[in-house]
Amino acid sequence: MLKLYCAPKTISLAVVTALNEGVHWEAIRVDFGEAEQTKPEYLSINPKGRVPVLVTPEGALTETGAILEYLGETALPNLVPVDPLQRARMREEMYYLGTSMHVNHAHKMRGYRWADQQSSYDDMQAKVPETMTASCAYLEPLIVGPYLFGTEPTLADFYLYPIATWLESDGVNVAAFPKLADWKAAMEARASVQKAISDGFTG
Ligand SMILES: N[C@@H](CCC(=O)N[C@@H](CS)C(=O)NCC(=O)O)C(=O)O
Repeated sequence: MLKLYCAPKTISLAVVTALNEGVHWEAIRVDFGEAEQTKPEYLSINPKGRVPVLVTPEGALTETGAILEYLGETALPNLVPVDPLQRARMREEMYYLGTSMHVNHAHKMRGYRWADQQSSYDDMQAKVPETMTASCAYLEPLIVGPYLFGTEPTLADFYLYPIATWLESDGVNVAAFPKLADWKAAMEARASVQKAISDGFTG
């Protein structure tokens, strides 16, 4: 059975919700309160000290986008468009989420990755509402509805979901993005997302 190292309120929720779409899997919760992700035992599983890690029969896999793509090629092909351009469009948004929007968010709590001075952290933190709002403004017109690319969700929808749960605490005025709000409601109507919420992965 697939196992996932994961923690509430993190990007690992993307994989939790995707797995809940139809895979038998087991959660191994990493206790961020105890900084378990920084301990040697966890670093032997993922030297990057991050979640998620998917443990497959052939070995451990890290990086949300790579894990989602693996699931799309194995257990969840329905979450991957058949048309090459549509598939690339899905990846276009997944790369954006991984390299830009998630990184924007990380500037709130993880400034020590990039700087050493408290004033730098304060500056980075103060910028988060602006950069996350800009990311929402980029996404809003792209949303076809009810899902990102239309009637069916793709891997990109699951990647976006955890990030969408961070917006209010990141200082985004979510009322300014009605398509994003409707999209989030559509995701939350899915049994997979409901299960993740009731299992405590959103907070
Ligand atoms: N690029 C990685 C980023 C993973 C990542 O940054 N995860 C965060 C949670 S959202 C984490 O584990 N942080 C732990 C830490 O910084 O100590 C991915 O998408 O999987």
